Amino acid sequence: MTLRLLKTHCGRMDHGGCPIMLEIDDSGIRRVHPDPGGWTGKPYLCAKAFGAVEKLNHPARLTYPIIRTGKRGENRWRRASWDEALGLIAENLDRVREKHGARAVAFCQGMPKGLEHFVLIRLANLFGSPNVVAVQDVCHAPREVTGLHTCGFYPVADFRHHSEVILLWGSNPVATNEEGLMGTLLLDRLAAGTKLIVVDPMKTRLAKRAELYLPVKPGRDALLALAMLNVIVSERLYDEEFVSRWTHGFEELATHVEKFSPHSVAPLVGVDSDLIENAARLYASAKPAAVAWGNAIEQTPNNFNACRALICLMAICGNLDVPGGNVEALDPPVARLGDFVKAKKIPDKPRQMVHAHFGTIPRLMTVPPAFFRKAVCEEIPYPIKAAYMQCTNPLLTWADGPRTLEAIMKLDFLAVSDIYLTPTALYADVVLPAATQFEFNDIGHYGLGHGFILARPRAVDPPGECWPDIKILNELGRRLTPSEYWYDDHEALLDEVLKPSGLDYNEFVQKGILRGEEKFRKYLDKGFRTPTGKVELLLSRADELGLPALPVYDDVGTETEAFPLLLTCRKDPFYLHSSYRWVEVLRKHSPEPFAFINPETAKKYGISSGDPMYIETAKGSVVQKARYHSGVREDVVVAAYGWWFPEDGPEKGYRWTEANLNWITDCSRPGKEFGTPLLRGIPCRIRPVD
Ligand SMILES: Nc1nc2c(c(=O)[nH]1)N[C@H]1C(S)=C(S)[C@@H](COP(=O)(O)OP(=O)(O)OC[C@H]3O[C@@H](n4cnc5c(=O)[nH]c(N)nc54)[C@H](O)[C@@H]3O)O[C@H]1N2
Ligand SMILES: Nc1nc2c(c(=O)[nH]1)N[C@H]1C(S)=C(S)[C@@H](COP(=O)(O)OP(=O)(O)OC[C@H]3O[C@@H](n4cnc5c(=O)[nH]c(N)nc54)[C@H](O)[C@@H]3O)O[C@H]1N2
Ligand code: SF4
Ligand SMILES: [Mo]
Repeated sequence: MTLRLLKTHCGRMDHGGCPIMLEIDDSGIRRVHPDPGGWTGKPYLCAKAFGAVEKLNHPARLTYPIIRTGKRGENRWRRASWDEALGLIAENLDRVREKHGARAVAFCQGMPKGLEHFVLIRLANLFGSPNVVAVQDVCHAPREVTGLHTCGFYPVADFRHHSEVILLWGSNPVATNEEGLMGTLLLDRLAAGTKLIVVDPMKTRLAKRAELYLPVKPGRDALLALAMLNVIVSERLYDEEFVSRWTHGFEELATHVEKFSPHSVAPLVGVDSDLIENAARLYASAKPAAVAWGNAIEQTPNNFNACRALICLMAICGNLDVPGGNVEALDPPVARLGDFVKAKKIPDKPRQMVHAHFGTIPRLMTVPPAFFRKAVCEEIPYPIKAAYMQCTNPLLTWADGPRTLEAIMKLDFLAVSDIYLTPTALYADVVLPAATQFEFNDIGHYGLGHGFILARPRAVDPPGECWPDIKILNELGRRLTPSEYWYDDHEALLDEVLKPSGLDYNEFVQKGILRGEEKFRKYLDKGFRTPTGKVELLLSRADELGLPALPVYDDVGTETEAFPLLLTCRKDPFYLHSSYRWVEVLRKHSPEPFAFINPETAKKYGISSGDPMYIETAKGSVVQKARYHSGVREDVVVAAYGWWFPEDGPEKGYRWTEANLNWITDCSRPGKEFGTPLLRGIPCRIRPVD
């Protein structure tokens, strides 16, 4: 028996990135080891990485294409060849394009997993549809696009250099590795003496290590940031030189934040005013300091303002684009995203995309699910009739599950590519079996703005007839769009990305990682890429773009007598969104949907730890099990998200509505800029299940 070791990078279990080594023999991957020679320094491996291997060999995995024979959701299928399945998809997408125009076909993606995301956008552009639907409304677009408008780039926390202070705001990188914000690098910084401030309604493991912990009420982050700005301005703790030379609208901001004194804001945000003051002083007096801002601040309709306020904070304290601050990471020499996805094929895309009709923020390049469903269900602003979905399970991951089901049922045609027959796949017309991490050559972290890409070479063959998504898309591209943009061998797509680096894929694998040049204070040469060339504390084009010129706070969800608690969530450290509940090693760690509540709150409602309880919002109710956690605010429920029960089988629909948090989230009043629903800070109540 031959035994070999392969160096690669973990992926698809969270945002990935840990350097690992696979021990492989003739029967497949035997073990996963941390790679001591990898880019993050200290070797590290978490429990999820073992799940990554178990999932490859899972008996219930999809291994051949299937075509629906019964009603949608009835779980009656017949086996099909790839040729037939792809032929049927091409025929239907073509039919819709001819009858309703290319824009009536949507291409949907969940969390980007690798190169497949960008190949999907390329396919959409070449097909002629401006409608790539993605979860960016709740994930990254708010931070990235707000960054572009405010300072001309997406400011990411720099964990590679020393920071005096890291302000961890609604982010939990030790469980999530958020887009390359590696938890291990953060832990290294803390070990080297960096002080930590944590803003989170739940006292996480990291919060316990913090100098200052601010248990904010969920959804009130913009307000808290405004109060910190108030302190920094009134106590003149800002970087005067940077402010006078490089910011636009400081006077206006200073006057504006006078209203948000810590004292007046404290009861609304649920944090003592002296704690707000101390956090502002600690952050502002540290040089350099980084704001590691997470997903939590993006998941409310008020996300534009929360992101704006935090960029103002970074800017006036002189922490933008300095080592150990919030930096613009430069890409390595790889294909430019716009070139790779063939963006020029639809020149008037910004006007054509469904969401343009709703006056969303300029430069938002993917359609928020709220507006996709409006186009499907109400044909506003025009009908969408068919969808191709890859790497996504929207019945669990999009807010307002009932509305998602309505949209899916109304589609003329739905194709899904996944590794498992998920609740969403159950409603498809055609389901394609995808190969996954370790089963094909892939590139990680391309296009994510963190300044590096990682090699993820094939370790084993996929089971049965599974194909990588990039191969599926290459073949669909050849059937539906001009063939000159596609290849006989889909792997040429990888070489196309790498071409400017002068490396082919194998040479890239030898290196493992490609990084962009490390360069700071780039604004000194050419200014900031904004209309004024400065950081726009006050947006100079606010009126023209229909945006608030200064960060404001809109109340989006307040406790009421009927719904006295605030509902929020976080990522489960052992799962990726709704994925992998069927993988036993992971299920052992996180066996059931647990909602974290303070024991005092639980007692008030007669709920013991471990008891099932109803969580109710104005939209409806779900059942999750109570888990006591004394570090959760007494007015908050931190629910589990993404839960269904694969063990119950597709015949019963895996009981996918029962514990599914997004069954009771609402999407009827999405935020104006990004079409974002309220996911953090929803008024709710709880009661025991009899
Ligand atoms: N209430 C609430 N809702 C949320 C969030 C929240 O915090 N709270 N978070 C939001 C965020 S940040 C995001 S990014 C979205 C995520 O939303 P989704 O991306 O829809 O999340 P997943 O449940 O991970 O769905 C991914 C699907 O891809 C499949 N899959 C895994 N590997 C592969 C592969 O290699 N190829 C293919 N074709 N399929 C594969 C999995 O089986 C799974 O069904 O959810 C958002 N929704
Ligand atoms: N294990 C695991 N890792 C993942 C994922 C996963 O599903 N599972 N998903 C991946 C994806 S797509 C993303 S976008 C990233 C997200 O990664 P993170 O940004 O780390 O996201 P979350 O875990 O959603 O939220 C972080 C913290 O916000 C807190 N929080 C909840 N509500 C609020 C609030 O209103 N305000 C504040 N300030 N804090 C709040 C939570 O308690 C949690 O500790 O993770 C990626 N990595
Ligand atoms: S932390 Fe994430 S990337 Fe690292 S080993 Fe665990 S699952 Fe993989
Ligand atoms: Mo995400």
